[in-house]
Amino acid sequence: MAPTVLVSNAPVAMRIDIVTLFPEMFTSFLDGSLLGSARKAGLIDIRVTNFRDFAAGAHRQVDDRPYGGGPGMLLMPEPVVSCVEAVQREAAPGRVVMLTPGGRRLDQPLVEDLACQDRLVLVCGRYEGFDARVCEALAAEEISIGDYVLSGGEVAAMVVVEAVTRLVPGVLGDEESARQDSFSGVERLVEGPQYTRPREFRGLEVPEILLSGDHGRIARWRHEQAVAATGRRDLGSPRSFPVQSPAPVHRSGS
Ligand code: 6GU
Repeated sequence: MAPTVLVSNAPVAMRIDIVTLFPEMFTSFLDGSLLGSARKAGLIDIRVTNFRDFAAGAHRQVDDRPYGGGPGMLLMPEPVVSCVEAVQREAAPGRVVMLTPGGRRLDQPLVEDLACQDRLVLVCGRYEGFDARVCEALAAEEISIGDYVLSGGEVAAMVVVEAVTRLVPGVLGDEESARQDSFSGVERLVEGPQYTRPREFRGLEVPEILLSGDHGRIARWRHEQAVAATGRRDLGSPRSFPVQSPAPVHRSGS
């Protein structure tokens, strides 16, 4: 019954490429404390490439109107496919993931699976999405971070990077904390309530059992709390909202 949370056979260094029209969105994210240190320590290698650099013509056009009509613009296949191909040639090719709202929903088992890879290439969409041939040409998989719409895949890519890299050995510094996280371990429970000092806060007391020093009872209590917390939040799954009338669209001036 050993939990398979931390990816024991993961390589020391993992490479992640991010392909986007907005590389500047990633600067403070990648330079921040946890990821910045892990990159400096050589645990992870993360590179950001702008696929506009692979667009043809003086205007470096990356989007165009959809065949058959419809609102907005689509990402043309050539710039993004050429960009991913160029990036893939830099090292042994990685698993290609396109961030799109219609993709497979990200969860901790998928995060653990991605964390086993030597290399990931994350492709961020914008506008109304990609020409459908991008996914085919790249043999990519599509991942979504939840049932709501973002204006682009960049924030979703950051979610994937953060969830995956914290499982790379050495990144967190404290392997035990990843093992005890919500959705980890064989039961995939969310964590129950936790407490720190003071023992009493505005009349709210820390549960007596946590002060008892009885580690067996504390472990059992925590497990019960985790089971209860998991049950409470699973009530609405897998889709937590009803499917009925079309969602309202608010646009000024229309
Ligand atoms: Cl990956 N992209 C966009 N544009 N919206 C999303 C998403 C991704 N995941 C949930 N919503």
